[in-house]
Amino acid sequence: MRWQGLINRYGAALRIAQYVQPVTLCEGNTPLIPVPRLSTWIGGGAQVFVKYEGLNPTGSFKDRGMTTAITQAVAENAEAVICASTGNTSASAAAYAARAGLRCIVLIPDGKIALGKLAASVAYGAEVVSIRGSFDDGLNLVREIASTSPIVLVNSVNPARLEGQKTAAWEICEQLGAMPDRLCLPVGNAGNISAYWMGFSECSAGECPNTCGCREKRRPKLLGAQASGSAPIVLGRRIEQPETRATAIRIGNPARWKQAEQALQESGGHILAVTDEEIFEAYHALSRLEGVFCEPSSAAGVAGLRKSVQQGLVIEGETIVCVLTGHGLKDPDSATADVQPPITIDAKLEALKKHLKV
Ligand code: AN7
Repeated sequence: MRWQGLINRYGAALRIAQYVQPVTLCEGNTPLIPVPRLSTWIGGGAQVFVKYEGLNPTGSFKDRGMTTAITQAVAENAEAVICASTGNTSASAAAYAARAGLRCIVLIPDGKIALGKLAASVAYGAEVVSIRGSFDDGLNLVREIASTSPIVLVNSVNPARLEGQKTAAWEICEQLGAMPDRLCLPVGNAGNISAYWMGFSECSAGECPNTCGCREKRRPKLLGAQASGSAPIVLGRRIEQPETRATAIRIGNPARWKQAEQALQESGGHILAVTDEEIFEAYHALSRLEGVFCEPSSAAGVAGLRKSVQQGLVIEGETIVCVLTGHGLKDPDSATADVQPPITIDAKLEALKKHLKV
């Protein structure tokens, strides 16, 4: 059977309008990849998997929330949608809005989004507005606009977003045949961690449509990771000028802050800050040890897990899933920043042999 996207798969289990044609790019159904060499690098003796969300249609997990948010917007007869974004939300909103024939306006922090995300938003025909300010400034602006004009806000404050994003938790349970013991992921605006917790909670309450035996009382412990220059939840205060090279999570005042804290507490998990250096170590380890290329922000969950183990967290025997939220190709500058450019040689066999020392 052809995979036809989340709404087709999960239908009535998603709290969105059921009476319109889904706006879909056949998102979801992403692979859960075992990463034994990375597990060794992390240490601690767990079995680690990565949920490769970069393989969604626009290259990030945002597509899960956008199929539902844009479908809901169509059901409400919207003509335009708007969001603030560190890049992935805007690319995803732009694609799904294009598919639905809606006007799409995106606000991005000037000079602080990865090239591939800007390219995608422009390619899909969104009206891109660059602001002299942060993501948080942008979110304040779009909330204001959406409350006073007939434009639908598609940031994760929109509940339809989480309805789509919670399906990643259901997929993981189905792919493992059980709940994982722990789920690690980056935290920015805190929509995704909230959505995963909703998904796992509904699984354990028997409310998800899977038949995979995940109706367990036990739910996974959550491990959230923020970049140390943008770690409001870890520090317990708003960050006015967040900084990190992991630009996707350069967010100082998460919209779903309280919900994320509650999820962390209910799960018995924890949230920690990782430095940009630690994020980039994990980013390189993923691609060099396992051939899995994600964007820097996505590696924060792996970095957070490794750091936690080094700080004494016991994970022996656990089954752990790290969510890789976005594809590495979105951010070519980060991939090439710390490496030497390739050496150019003459197109001659002798030159190649000399270069390869074979
Ligand atoms: C790759 O695109 O906020 O904690 O505007 O792009 O749910 O915000 C992106 C966030 C993690 C954090 N990884 O998720 C946006 C935006 C990647 C991301 C996050 C984002 P949330």
